[in-house]
Amino acid sequence: MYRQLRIAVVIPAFNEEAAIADAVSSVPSFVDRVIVVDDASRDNTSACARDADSEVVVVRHASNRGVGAAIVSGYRDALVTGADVVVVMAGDGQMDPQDLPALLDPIALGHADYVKGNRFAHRELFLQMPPIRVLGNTLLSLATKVTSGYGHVFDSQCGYTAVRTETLAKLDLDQVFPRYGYPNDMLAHLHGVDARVVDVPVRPIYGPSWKSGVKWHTAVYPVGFVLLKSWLTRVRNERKSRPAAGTTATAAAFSPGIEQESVPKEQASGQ
Ligand SMILES: Nc1nc2c(ncn2[C@@H]2O[C@H](COP(=O)(O)OP(=O)(O)OP(=O)(O)O)[C@@H](O)[C@H]2O)c(=O)[nH]1
Ligand SMILES: [Mg+2]
Repeated sequence: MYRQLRIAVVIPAFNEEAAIADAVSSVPSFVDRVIVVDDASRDNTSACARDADSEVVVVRHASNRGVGAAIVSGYRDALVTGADVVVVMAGDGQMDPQDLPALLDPIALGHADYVKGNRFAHRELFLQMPPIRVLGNTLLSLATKVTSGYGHVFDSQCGYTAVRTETLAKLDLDQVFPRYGYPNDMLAHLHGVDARVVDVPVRPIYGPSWKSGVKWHTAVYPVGFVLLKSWLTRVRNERKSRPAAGTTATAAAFSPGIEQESVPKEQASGQ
C-alpha cells in the first residue's frame, strides 16, 4: 500500500532474461502485486522473473504481441485483482524505483489520473540519453502534444507511468495501439475520457548494457501512421461526444469533462 492505495506494478518483458531479475527485485516493498508480462520471449524471461521473487505473477503471451499489448494484459490483471493504481516499469531496468513515489503522489493527492515520467525535466538527461534519442524523442513529443490533445505533456515515449484503475476502466483497452507508438496513442485515449495527465521528472537510464528493441522498420517508420490515426480518432470521438463551443452554461456545469479540461491540466504540468 502507498498512502492507502493498493499498488500494482506491470513489467512488460520480451527476451529480458539478463535484466528481468534486477527489474523485479528493485520494485519497492510497498507495492502489493507485481505482474510480469512475458511477451512470448524466446529466452528464460519467465523463469528468471519467478526466481527473483516467488510471489511475482507471470502472464505469458502465446505469441509476441508488442509492448503495448503486454501492458494492456497487465492492466487487465490489475483491474480484476483490485488495484487502485497501476504503474508500468520496463523489464529492461531503465526505470529508477526511487522515482516511484513521485509518480504516485499526484494520484494519491487527487491531482491526477495518469502520471508519466518526463526524463527531459531531469538534470541527467544529456549525461544519459544518446543524442539521437534526444532528437527523436523531442520530435515525437512535439507531435504528440498535437495528436493527444495534451499540450503541456512532454517526453511522450517515456514508459514510466502510473494510472488510476478507475480511469483505466473507462478506456477501451482493445483499441489502444499494441506496439511501438502505444504511449502516444494511450495519451489520445486518455484525453477522450478527460483524464488529468501530469508529467513528473524521472531519471533517464541508458547504462552500458543498454540494448534497445526499437528498430527502424518495426518502430520508427510505423509511428507516424500511429500518430495520424490516433489524432483522427481522438478528434472524431471528441466531436461526437462533446457539445460544440457556445453551449449553454447549464450544460457545461453538468459536464465533469469540461470542468476538468479547463482547470488542472495546465496547473499540474511538470514542464
Ligand atoms: N522491443 C520490444 N519490447 C517489448 C515487446 N514486448 C514487451 N517489451 C518490453 O517493453 C519494454 C520496452 O522495450 P524497449 O525496446 O527497450 O523500448 P524503450 O525502452 O521504449 O526504448 P529504448 O529507449 O530504445 O530502450 C522492455 O521491457 C521490453 O522487454 C516487444 O514485442 N518488443
Ligand atoms: Mg528500453
